[in-house]
Amino acid sequence: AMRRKLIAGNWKMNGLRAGGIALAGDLAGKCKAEAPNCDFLVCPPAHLLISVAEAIAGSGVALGGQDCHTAASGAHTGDMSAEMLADAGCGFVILGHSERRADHGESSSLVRAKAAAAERAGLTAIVCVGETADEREAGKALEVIESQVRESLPETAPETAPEAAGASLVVAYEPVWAIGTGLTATPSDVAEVHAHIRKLLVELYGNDTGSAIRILYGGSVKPGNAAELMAVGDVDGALVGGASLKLDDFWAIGRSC
Ligand code: G2H
Repeated sequence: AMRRKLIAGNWKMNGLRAGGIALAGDLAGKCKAEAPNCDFLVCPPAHLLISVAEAIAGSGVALGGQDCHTAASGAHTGDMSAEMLADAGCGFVILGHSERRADHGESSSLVRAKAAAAERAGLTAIVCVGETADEREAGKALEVIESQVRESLPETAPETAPEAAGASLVVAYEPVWAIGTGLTATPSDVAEVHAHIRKLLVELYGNDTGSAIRILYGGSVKPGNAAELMAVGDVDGALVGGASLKLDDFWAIGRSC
C-alpha cells in the first residue's frame, strides 16, 4: 500500500500562547510556501488548540489532541472529550502514550475505549504501544507490544480512504526506553517491531485495512536519525516530542521522508 508519511509533533506539556502560536504559524507558513512530501500534524496542549487551529488554517497542517475521555460529555472534572477536540478543530488524538500509561495508570482496555470515543467523534486515533527497557532486556519486547496492540486497538476495523492518507487509525511504536532519553532503537529493531505490528493489523482488520494503517516510530527522533528511521520498511512516519518544539528540527524531519 502507498502510505504517505505522517510527521506528528507531540508537544506534551510544553508551550505558552506566544511561543506555541508562533511555532504553529511558522510551520504553516513553510508548508504553504513549499508543499511538503509528508503530512504534518501538531498536537499542542489543550489551552492552545483553538489558537493553533487558527494559526494553521488552510496550510494542510493537521491538529490533534494528546488524550481524550471515553464519554462525550458529563461530570468528569478536568477531562476533555473527543467531541470537544473535534469541536476545537482536531482531526487526530494521541491515545495511550506511555507517559499517560505510566503517570495516569491507563490500561490497554481504557485506551481501547478511548479509541472507540475517537472514532465516534470522527477523529483518527494514534494509539501508542511500546516496551520498557526491562521488558526488552528480558526478551519480551514483541510479546508486550503484541498484547498492547491486541488490547488497545479498536475492535471494529477503522475506515479507510482510497488516498495515501490511509486509515482513520494510526499506531505509534515508542520504545519507552527511547523516549526523551536521546537513545533510539536501531533500524533493525524498528524493522522487526513494525513488521510484527503490520502482521497483527492485517490479522485483526484484513489485508486492505491492515495495510492502509500508518505505523509511526517515536522516541528521540531528530534530524540526525530521521532519514535512516524513515527508510525502514513499515515505518510510515514519526511521533516527535522534543524535536517538534524546534521549527527547524521538525521541518528537517519532514524533509527526510
Ligand atoms: C516519545 C516522543 C514523542 P521524544 O514520547 O511522543 O518524545 O521525541 O522527546 O522522545
